[in-house]
Amino acid sequence: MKSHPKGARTRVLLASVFGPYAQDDEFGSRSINPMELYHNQVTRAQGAFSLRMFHRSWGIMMIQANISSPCAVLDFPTREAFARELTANQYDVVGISSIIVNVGKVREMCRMVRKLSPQSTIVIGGHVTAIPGVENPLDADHIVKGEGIRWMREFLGENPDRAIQHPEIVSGLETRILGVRIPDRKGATAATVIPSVGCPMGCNFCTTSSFFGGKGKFVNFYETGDELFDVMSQLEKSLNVQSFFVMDENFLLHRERAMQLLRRMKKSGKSWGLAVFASANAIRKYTMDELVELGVSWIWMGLESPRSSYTKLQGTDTRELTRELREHGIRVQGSTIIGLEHHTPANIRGEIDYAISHSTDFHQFMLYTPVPGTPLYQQMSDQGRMLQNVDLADIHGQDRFNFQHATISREESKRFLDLAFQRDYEQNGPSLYRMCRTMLQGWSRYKQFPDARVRERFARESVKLRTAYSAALWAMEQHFRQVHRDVSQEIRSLRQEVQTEFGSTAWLAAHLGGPLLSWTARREDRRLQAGRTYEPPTFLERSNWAPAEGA
Ligand code: B12
Ligand code: SF4
Repeated sequence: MKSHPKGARTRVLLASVFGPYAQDDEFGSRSINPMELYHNQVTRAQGAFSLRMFHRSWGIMMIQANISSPCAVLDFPTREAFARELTANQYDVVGISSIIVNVGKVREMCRMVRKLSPQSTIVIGGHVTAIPGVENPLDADHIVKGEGIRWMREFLGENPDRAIQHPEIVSGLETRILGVRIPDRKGATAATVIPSVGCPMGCNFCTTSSFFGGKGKFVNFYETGDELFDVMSQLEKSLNVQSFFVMDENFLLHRERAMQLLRRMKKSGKSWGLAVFASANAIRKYTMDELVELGVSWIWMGLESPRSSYTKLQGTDTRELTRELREHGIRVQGSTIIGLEHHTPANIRGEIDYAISHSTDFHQFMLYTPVPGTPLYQQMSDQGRMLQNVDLADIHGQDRFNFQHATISREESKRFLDLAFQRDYEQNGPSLYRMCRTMLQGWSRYKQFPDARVRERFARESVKLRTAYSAALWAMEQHFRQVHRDVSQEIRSLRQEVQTEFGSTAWLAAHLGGPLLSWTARREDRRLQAGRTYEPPTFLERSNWAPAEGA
C-alpha cells in the first residue's frame, strides 16, 4: 500500500456515522435500532425497567490512540456537526467507521466530504466493509477490511508493530433506569479494555469472527496476562476504576492469558471485577473458584438451542451452568437465536420457553440473520435463499428475516422474536431484579471467603444492593402486581432477604426510595408510550493537535 505523502503530519479525522439514530429516516436510522446496547437487543420489552446507556465507538478510539498524526475523533455527530468539522479544519484523511446497517449514512458522509473537503482522502473501516462490492455504492479512496490500527499505521508511514496503546474508555455513559438518569461520576462506571478482536470458534453466523479472519483466527492486541495486567493497572489509576468491561468476543477461551492475569491480580491484591464474553465450552475450562478469583462478575454467553450443533455448546448443560454461575454471584447474560434452521411454528414456543427457563439475569434475543461476510451468508446465497430488496438498514436481527426460512415466514419471525422478549420479561421479571438475586447469592456465599480480594469485591458490589437496589426492588414489586403476581411475590421475598441480611439501611432505602422510584418509573412509562427516545451526545476529541498549516 502507498503511504500518505505527509506521513506523521497527516491530519486525520475519524468519525462514526451521524445521528439521530432512534428514528426512521431515509439514511437508514430506525426507531427499533437505537444506539443503545440493552434497550436495542436485551431489555427492550422491560419498559421503565429497561437498562439504557450508550457506548462510545471504541474502534476509532483505538486507532486514534495508536497513531502519531494529529487526529480528531468525532463520535456520534449530527450531519451539521460533521459538516462543521470538515470545513473548520483541513483534514488530509477522513476515516469513517460503520457497521453494515449504517451503510446509507456512510454513502452520505462520503458525498459530504467530497463536497466540503475535496482534498481529503476517504478511508472506510469497520464491519460495513464486509458488504460484497461495497466499493460501488461508496465514493471512497480506501476500503479497509478487518483490523484497522495496523492499516492506519502503515498508511501513515509508522511502524505497524509498535506496542498497542490502550485508550482510556469509560464503558457506558448516560445510564438511565426507572426513569432516573445516573450521574456520570468518575470511577462509577467500568473501564472498557480490549484484549483482542475476532474469535477462533468461527460459528457460521458470526460476523465478528469472520471479519477478523474466521475459524481459527483472531487478532491479539495483548498476548499475555502480564501485558493485560499493565494496561488494566494503568486504567485503574487514570479512570479510578476497579471494574472492567472486557471487550473480547471470547475472553475465557485464552486460558493461559487469563490465568496469568489472575496470578498478577493475586500478587498485587487487586479485587477487580470483570464483565466478559465467553462461550459455554470456554467457561467450562475453569472451576467456579477460578472464575470468582479472577473477578468474573458478569458473563455474556450464547445459549443456542441444544438441537443446534455449535461446538461452543458441546457437552454443556447450559441451564445447569447458568444456575451454578448465578449461585456464585456471576450475573449471566444469555443470548439466544430465534429462527434457527430446525425451528418451526410448531416447536418455536417450546424453544423459547427452554431459553427462558435458563433464568438468566439478562437475555438477548436475535433473529438468525445471514450477514454479508459470514459463511452463513455465503451458504444461503449459494442456495438462492437470500431475500431480494431487503434494505441493509433493516438487517440488524431485530426486525424480520432477510432470508427464506424453511417453515417460518418473515412476518412470523418478528412475532416470535417479540414473543421471546415478552415472555422472558413476564416469566422472569425485570433484569434489575434478577441481577439483585445473583448479587445477594454471591454476597452470601463469599462474604467470608478466605481471599480478601474476593471478599472486598462482593462487599463493594453489595453497597448498591442495600441502598439503591433495595428501593428499586420495592418499586418493581409494586409494578409487577399488575403484570404477574407470582413474580411480584418473588421480588418481595428477595427484598425481605436483602433486609434480613443488611438490616435497617436496606429497609429505609426500600421504604423511602421505593415510592419515589415507583413514581419516576410510572412517569418514564408514560414518556416512552408517548414516543420518547434517547440519543447519545456528540464527542470531539483531538490528539497530537496543532493548528493547521495555513489554516
Ligand atoms: C459496542 C458495540 C455496539 C455499541 C455501539 C458502538 C458505537 N458507538 O457504534 C451498541 C451497543 C450501541 C451497538 C449497537 C448495535 N450493534 Co454493535 N457492537 C458492538 C460490539 C460489541 C463492540 C464493537 C467494538 O468496539 N469492538 C472492538 C473494536 C476495537 O473493534 P471494531 O469496532 O471492529 O474496530 C476495528 C475494525 O473494525 C477497524 N475499524 C473500525 N472502524 C474503522 C474506521 C477506519 C477508518 C478504519 C481504517 C478501520 C476501522 O479497526 C478497529 C481496530 O481493529 C460489536 C461486537 C464486537 N466484538 O466487535 C458489535 C457489533 C459491531 N454490532 C453489531 C450490530 C449488528 C449492532 C446493532 C445493529 C444491534 C444489533 N441489533 O445487534 C446496533 C446498531 C446501532 C445503530 N443504530 O447503529 C454487529 C455488526 C454486524 C455487521 N456486520 O455490521 C457487531 C459486530 C456484533 C455482532 N457480532 O453481530 N453495538
Ligand atoms: S463463540 Fe461466539 S464470538 Fe465466537 S464465533 Fe461463535 S458466536 Fe462468534
